[in-house]
Amino acid sequence: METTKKIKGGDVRAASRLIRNLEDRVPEAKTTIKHLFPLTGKAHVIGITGSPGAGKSTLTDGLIDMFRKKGKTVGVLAVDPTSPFTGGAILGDRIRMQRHAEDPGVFVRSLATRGALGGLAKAVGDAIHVMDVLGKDIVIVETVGTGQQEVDIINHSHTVLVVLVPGMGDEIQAIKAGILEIADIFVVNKADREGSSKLSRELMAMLDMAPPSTFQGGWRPPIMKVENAFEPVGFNKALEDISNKIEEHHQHLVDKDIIGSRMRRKAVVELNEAIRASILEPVLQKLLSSGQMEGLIEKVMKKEIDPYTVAEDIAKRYLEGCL
Ligand SMILES: Nc1nc2c(ncn2[C@@H]2O[C@H](COP(=O)(O)OP(=O)(O)O)[C@@H](O)[C@H]2O)c(=O)[nH]1
Ligand SMILES: [Mg+2]
Repeated sequence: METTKKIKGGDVRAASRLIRNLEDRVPEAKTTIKHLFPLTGKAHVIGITGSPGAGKSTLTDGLIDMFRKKGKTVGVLAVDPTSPFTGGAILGDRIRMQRHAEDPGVFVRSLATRGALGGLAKAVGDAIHVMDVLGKDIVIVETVGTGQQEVDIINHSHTVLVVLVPGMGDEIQAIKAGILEIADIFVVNKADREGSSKLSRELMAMLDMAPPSTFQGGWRPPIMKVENAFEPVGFNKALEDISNKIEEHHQHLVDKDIIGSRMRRKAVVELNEAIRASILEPVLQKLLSSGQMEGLIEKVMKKEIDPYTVAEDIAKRYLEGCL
């Protein structure tokens, strides 16, 4: 309860500690989240996804400035699933965002990936809650868009930006990864580079071909171009346009009364993750610690039994309380 009060009062150190505990899966952290949960739901959560090196952090950094200028407070969660072993994965991002360190209206945290089952998505969803209760108007979640887990993280967002760059295979990847389903705004970054017009054209064609039902409430994702992040005037103009679009999208969700369906999406993910954490993980843990897992692996390898039968048997034993 104490931590909840502190975070609600804007205590950054308590928030940092809680986020770290969430990452480390300290059991008390879950209890705190239970207390925080009813206080959540105020922040506008923006997901930014794209390939490594697409310019997500550069964009995030610029957007922080833009939202601050508009008088909003900003929380940033940088997730880097590409470096599971380094712990403090995103040192570069931290250094870059250091210049916001003095600003009490900005709170930046990096989350490293732990390989554990669903651990990443869970920690991110909860860390968003922490920033929300901390009073941040905007929470930006930067994540590398590669797998299902990242798509799940995006489900925590009201507005999703998909960042693409020419010449990185994004052209093909875009269509493959089904980004149309998740993107609310496309950002074509490094648009000074060759291939950028082609990329935009392909995106446009993809949007043209999509059935109208793809566009929730009639929102067709705009394609925003960022010419060159190192050319301040143009970059600021692009950032202003993008931040306006983000606000416009949020307003669209409110006006069309579809913000609820975004929240439903989030509830589905949170529930799935929570059930997984409460049932699947303890079961796997038990099987590992009791040594049963080894025997089962052996049997499956030797084809003495199939994994489905094993799973059904485990589920039955778990439900009967005799695992
Ligand atoms: N040429 C060019 N480089 C950029 C642009 N935006 C970012 N970069 C550079 O691309 C690299 C990766 O950017 P970063 O923001 O860290 O990408 P992230 O991995 O998606 O977060 C960095 O060296 C940036 O300086 C841009 O608009 N034009
Ligand atoms: Mg980054």
